[in-house]
Amino acid sequence: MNPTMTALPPSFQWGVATSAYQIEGAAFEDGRTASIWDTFCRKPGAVHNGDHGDVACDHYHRMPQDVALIKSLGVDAYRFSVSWPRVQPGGRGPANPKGLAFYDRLVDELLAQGIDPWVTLYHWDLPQELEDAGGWPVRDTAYRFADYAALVFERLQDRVATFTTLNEPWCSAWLGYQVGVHAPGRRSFDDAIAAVHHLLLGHGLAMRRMRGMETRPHTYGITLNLGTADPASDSALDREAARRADGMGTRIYLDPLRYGRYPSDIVAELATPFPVRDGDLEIISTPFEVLGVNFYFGQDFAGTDEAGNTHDPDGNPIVRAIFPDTPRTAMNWPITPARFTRLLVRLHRDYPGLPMVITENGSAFADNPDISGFVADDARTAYLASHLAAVADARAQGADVRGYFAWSLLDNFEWAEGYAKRFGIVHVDYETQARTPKQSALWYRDTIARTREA
Ligand code: IFM
Repeated sequence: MNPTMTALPPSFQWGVATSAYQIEGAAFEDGRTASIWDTFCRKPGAVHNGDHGDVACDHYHRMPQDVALIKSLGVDAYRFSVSWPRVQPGGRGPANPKGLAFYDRLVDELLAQGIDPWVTLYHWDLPQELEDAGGWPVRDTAYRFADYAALVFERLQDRVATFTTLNEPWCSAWLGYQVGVHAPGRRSFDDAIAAVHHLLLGHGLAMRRMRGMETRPHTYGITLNLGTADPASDSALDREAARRADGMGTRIYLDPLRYGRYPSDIVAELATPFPVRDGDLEIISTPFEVLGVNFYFGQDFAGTDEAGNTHDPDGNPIVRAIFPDTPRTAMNWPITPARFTRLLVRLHRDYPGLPMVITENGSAFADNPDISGFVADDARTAYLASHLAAVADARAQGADVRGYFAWSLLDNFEWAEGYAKRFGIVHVDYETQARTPKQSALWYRDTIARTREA
């Protein structure tokens, strides 16, 4: 028997994940207003092929069938995100009844099928009006997020047990405000640093608001995208680069969340201070019950550029990511399951007492559907199997990992890559919106079933 199946206990929680903008479509229906992604997609050259989420997988109109599909996989839970501009158009003021009604129906449908709904409150779709008012670099956005969280919580808390605040704040801050390859497409280091702080503050404020309103206990959490940062060699320069990469990728999120402080080595080196006010770090470090871990790959880091320089023209030390020499996915991302194990064991060691759930893990490959739409995706199946085995290994080494959500249920809008990259375990024909479970979905279903029997 596959060692994964024996090593993961019957209590392990199995799920599939999606996010609102990537699958819902109905971008301007029932009162929804634009998010930063609707705007970004219209920017020439920003998104592959000029793709956008106007229709996406049309999940907004096909939700009951999609829930039936989820049910057919035998999972315990479904992780989805709520669209902020659907629920609170413009990002301020009262809830949009039609927007909330959609998530009401979704939750009811999931519960009727015996599937546990896992809510993510923010998966990157900031209302455009809030970006126009300054976006995440502006402190007020954190307070707006807490208000929005309260609207969703008030409506769903009676039926939803798990609320996670943010998905991958590193992407929102770094890719959105520093590198500019994600919405809103800004390129400012100062903005990115301010965004990190206000995202974390928004998380803490939202959690406090929700806890203050709860009529029964809930599980709260946040999802981070985390990797491993290894030095490319044993040189002092490369070790320093790996330390900096780990600091900017992992510790600037988890240290304030768990210990109420930003990492001192990073703070000492940053030209731009985090815009911390009195009391912020207490709010940010409000205890929570589950850390969502999204893992795709680990990297090595060098302290020199390809020409051997140690500093860039602005005088900043070089931190150059190098992909390990392994097979790659269609995203050109390296496949590094052993590093996944190492990450989970390290998180357990450095941030003890925090149960973890893998809220995303998966891979894009160039799929070739047969005439019936079926995809024999050996590579994606192997990726899933090796990463589940990595989770089992981490658990065997003591890491408290309680569940796993495959990314993604459906092929969907892969942000700057548009529809060109397919992460789904279910194939979507975007012409007809037909859904066809791939081999990986059938393997996942059978693996879950066998684990339960073990
Ligand atoms: O599709 C994304 C998801 O929205 C966030 N995590 C990474 C996935 C793959 O890039």
